[in-house]
Amino acid sequence: MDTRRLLTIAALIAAALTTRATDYVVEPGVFTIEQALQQARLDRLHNSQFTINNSQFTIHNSQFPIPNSQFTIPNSQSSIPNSQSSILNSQFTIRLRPGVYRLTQPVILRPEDSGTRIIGGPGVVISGGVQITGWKRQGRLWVADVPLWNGRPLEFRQLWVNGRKAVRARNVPVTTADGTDPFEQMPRILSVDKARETIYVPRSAILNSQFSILNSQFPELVLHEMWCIANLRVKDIRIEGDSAAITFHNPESHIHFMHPWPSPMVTPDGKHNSAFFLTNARELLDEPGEWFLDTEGRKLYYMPRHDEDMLTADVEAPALETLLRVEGTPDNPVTDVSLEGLTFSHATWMRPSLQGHAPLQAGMYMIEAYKIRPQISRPNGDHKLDNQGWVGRPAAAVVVNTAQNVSFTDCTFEHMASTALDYHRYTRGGTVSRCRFHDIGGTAILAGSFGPEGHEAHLPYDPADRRETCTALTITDNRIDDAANEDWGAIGIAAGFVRGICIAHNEISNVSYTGISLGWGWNQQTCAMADNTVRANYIHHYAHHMYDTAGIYTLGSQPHTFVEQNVVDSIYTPSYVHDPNHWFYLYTDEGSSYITVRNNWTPAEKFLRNANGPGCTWENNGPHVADSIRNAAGIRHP
Ligand SMILES: [Ca+2]
Repeated sequence: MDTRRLLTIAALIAAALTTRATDYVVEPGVFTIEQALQQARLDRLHNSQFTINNSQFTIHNSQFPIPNSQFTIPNSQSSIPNSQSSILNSQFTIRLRPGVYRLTQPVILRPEDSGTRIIGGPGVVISGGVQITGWKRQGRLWVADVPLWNGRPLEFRQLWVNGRKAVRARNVPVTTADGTDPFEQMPRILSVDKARETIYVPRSAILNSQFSILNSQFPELVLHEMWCIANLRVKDIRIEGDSAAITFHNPESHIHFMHPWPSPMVTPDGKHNSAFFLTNARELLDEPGEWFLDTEGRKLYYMPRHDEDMLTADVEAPALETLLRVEGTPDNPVTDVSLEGLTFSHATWMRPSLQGHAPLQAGMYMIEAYKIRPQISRPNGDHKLDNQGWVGRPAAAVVVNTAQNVSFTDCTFEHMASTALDYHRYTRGGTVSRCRFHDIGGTAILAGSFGPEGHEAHLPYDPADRRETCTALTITDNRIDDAANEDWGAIGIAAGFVRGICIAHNEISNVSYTGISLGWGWNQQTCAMADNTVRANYIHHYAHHMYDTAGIYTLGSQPHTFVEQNVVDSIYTPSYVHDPNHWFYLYTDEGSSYITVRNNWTPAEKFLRNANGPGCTWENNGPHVADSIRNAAGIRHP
């Protein structure tokens, strides 16, 4: 390298290093997060701030793709694309003062925001919720007008009163005197007529001395089906003697009755028939803690709990599905963003109200599905296939796409309708560390594609553009409690087609189904998945409502993947599961291949290896695993 080029590089490095860090302080009602981001973007433009990749001798401005601002030293080793750029310093810091930041659309971080830190702290809440005020007493109930939101009537499926989740009116008690699970009182279906897309239930579930929902406008039936629940919007109810024949709206009716798995249970003795409950009818609002939204009248009805004063209560309805999006492009990703000490709260998810919800597994809802007769043979030793399905992905409160090294540290995710945090496509690196997830309707942390909507769910997914695969994400020391409380088939941490991800030292409890689910695809062909690690997690009080489950569950071929040193304990034992024995501590399901399962502590050796492919190794799992391993699992305290 000649002297002139060296001097040029030195000058540019000096210019970059002398760029001062800039702080933007944001306060609710004074300066919005978007305004701070806009100011930071403008300052970047005006400062012509350069970042220097320290290994490639390429100097460029990765933060905004303006042609003249990017230049390369001639004859340097190589010119690297923006996607590989790194930022030496996080020079733009947005500090949020305590308060509730109510959004009308998601905060969006784009490539020009690369290198930004957003720092919160106690009392900093980014909210997708709307306060419902002006409550008036009306007999045993209280009623309030529902405000417009963004100029439109607001609908919602969740409600929180003084930070506690209220119950959408239903025919299952809110609480029980003896503290047992109220859902133990769910009625059971009588029979299913798939051809007529009809479910028969006891007449008493519809019409009894306490209530009738025959004339309710928008009731929903929540149906327990092995490892999923379906949310089916009731179209018609016909009383036939001691039964009621219920039909449902499309699209979910057709999808639900066409697909074979999961399926409602009807057994000869009737004892294991699928449980269900009905919800979203004013007639079912009969217990403190229950609410009902009259959508057309735009009135919200609530029966307060004994310790709630509706004149002072903070009543929050969720209005916004996604609060934060990180969104670059494959060739110009968002890089090096750090979110610290933020609380994300009150995200909604309205699809089940508009289209129902019939999931295949792990909360991934079917867009189309049907049975195959006769079954088709598959290569590579996979068993025959009897169904086809295409799945969509629930909305998430925080979404990371086309981004590198986006990290969440010491953040809180709470009071969510669906997924809390989703690292979806074209993500590389990043950490989720020391975050708290509480009261999450769906999956707390979702990672990687579960196949795009055009991809049949049982096929291996191996995109030619490997950047698409969620890679090298680290999820450590997070506390997940009370997740999947709306969609009982959702997961604590669910990873689909992922590569090189590490899920370690998390504590997961009170989930409706599985603690950690790793992999997707139900087949043993090697595809995008490999090199994953699930280590030293502590999973307890899982499977609150659904079986065919495990603390840790895998699917598909994942060479060089390890499930090790975890502790799984204390499964729930609901009586209404489809098969009371079909639960496990550890479970490698269809196509699981090249996975090593070792040194996991469990109270008994209740494991399942179902239709696994080659290369799975099980070593030293069970109650005899050393105390040192058992004691080291879970969150590491500094
Ligand atoms: Ca009720």
